[in-house]
Amino acid sequence: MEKTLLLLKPDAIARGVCGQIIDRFEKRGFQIAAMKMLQLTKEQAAIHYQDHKEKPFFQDLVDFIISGPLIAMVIAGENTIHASRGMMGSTNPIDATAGTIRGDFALNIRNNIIHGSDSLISAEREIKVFFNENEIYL
Ligand code: IDP
Ligand code: MG
Repeated sequence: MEKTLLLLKPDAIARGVCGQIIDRFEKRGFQIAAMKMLQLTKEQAAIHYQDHKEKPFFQDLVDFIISGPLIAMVIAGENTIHASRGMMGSTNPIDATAGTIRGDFALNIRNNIIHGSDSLISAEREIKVFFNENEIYL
């Protein structure tokens, strides 16, 4: 059983599309192992996005991810990281295929609706930023 961290970013909540996105993961066969709504502090956002701290868009990314509440989830299943990244589509929604989450719900590289961990190592690290072990039910 492989787990990954998903974030339904503040734009997903503002636009009221979280249910449709969660529905896609449930329909695909993933189980929800953990879920909470929260608004990140700047410090928590910097830890979550630590690999991007030298990028020119880092400040913009942090400002966006702390701009409102988000939904953090851990989902579990088979090949979860690879499959969920495929469901999300390309980072830049302009390049994302129709049928992917970003291809269907987003137009802007910053406001791109969803985060998903990109490797086993990042999934393990990122899950711990958001959840204690006793909050994960699988
Ligand atoms: P990912 O979310 O598809 O894994 P990353 O390269 O890890 O993409 O980038 C993290 C997040 O940073 C993206 O989801 C997006 O919100 C934001 N981002 C990436 N590139 C840019 C950019 O060029 N301008 C503004 N924001 C960006
Ligand atoms: Mg990434």
